[in-house]
Amino acid sequence: MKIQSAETIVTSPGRNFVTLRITTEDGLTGLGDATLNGRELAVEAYLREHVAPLLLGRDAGRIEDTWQYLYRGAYWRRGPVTMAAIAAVDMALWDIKAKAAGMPLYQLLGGASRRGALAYGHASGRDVPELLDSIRAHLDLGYRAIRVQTGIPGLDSVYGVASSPAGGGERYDYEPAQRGALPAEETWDTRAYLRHVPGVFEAVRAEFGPELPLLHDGHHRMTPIQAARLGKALEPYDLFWLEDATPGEDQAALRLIRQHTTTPLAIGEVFNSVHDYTTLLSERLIDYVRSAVTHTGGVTAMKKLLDLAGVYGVKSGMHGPTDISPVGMAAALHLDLAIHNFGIQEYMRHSPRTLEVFETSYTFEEGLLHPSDTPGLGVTLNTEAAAAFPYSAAYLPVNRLTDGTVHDW
Ligand code: CS2
Ligand code: MG
Repeated sequence: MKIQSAETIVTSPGRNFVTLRITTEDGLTGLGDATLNGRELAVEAYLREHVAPLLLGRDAGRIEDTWQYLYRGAYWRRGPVTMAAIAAVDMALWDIKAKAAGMPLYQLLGGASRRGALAYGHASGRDVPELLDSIRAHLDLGYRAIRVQTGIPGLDSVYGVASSPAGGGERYDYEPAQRGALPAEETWDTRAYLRHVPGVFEAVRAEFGPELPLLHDGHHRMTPIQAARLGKALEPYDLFWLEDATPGEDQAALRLIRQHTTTPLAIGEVFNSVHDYTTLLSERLIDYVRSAVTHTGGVTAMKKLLDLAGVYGVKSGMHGPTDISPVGMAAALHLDLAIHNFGIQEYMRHSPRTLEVFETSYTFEEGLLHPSDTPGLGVTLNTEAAAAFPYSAAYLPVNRLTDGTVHDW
């Protein structure tokens, strides 16, 4: 099974996606997701210029060897661009191997450990009534776990909060910022946020009762002591997790938060290597690993990372926003089904237009996702539909404090 071609496909059915398609001499194809939100073309060029030529003629079945060849062989290790490129190759090779075996990928990873993967959706509202409507709309869609994000009094717009009511047709995730040469800028005030959020969770629990798993994303905006305070203030509302409380690169910050609160902690969507987690895991400073298969070197690396997490009793909570393509999402679902230490899976749902380009076979029923039994990853790329949506620059917003200082998020 020699690799005959490795092509990159950039498409933008509402938002940008980078896909790698590997074809073998005997005609099998595999897909890999290489999407890095706002830096898409850097990964595309890395793959096209520096990786695709190395793949031609290699044995498609040698997945571990190819991973090590691209990781160790490049000398320059880690980083989001490199690891997204390696991830795409890895996913595509697993897709090919599973298709050759005539099995869904999860079978090659050890088979199913559960009926399906509990998924959480993103509810949000500019105020509490809008938020409660959005939670109801998500429950109607079948979700059994909900992320809760809210507008903050005094701030015009907050990333992660839809700018129109549920059912208004608009979702913040399709275009995090406006399309164009420059990112949008948002104003942030952490003290206003800390004053507001506990009351929001009180209102949500009062409306929906104690059972519904509720999650919250801090988008790296707090200092350790602010995060400790928020975690403590949210304890009465029994969160499933508090995500990205502090900037991700500071692993030691989690020590301080952990000393003050029993609210479970999740972090890692901006991480790209197991080495980003060593302190967090060995000192048991987190409860959930948030990495995406797409940004962490693919199925091979993610499986090793999650196995290590399992040693410390830490569970998975893989990143699944709409900037992970349906290919990356499918890769996550096969792992979700197979690993023992599964926690939860983020699932924002792609737009109908995205699903015209990426034809998926995964299912969502009674709150559980299943990757399906289609051989491989179970996703096909409609190249004609993809060609109809050319790349157009789009960026995540930049966050500034009220005095204009650039802030974490
Ligand atoms: C978010 C994402 O899904 C999440 O938890 O943090 O929306 C994230 O901001 C984007 O995926 C960044 O590309
Ligand atoms: Mg997040």
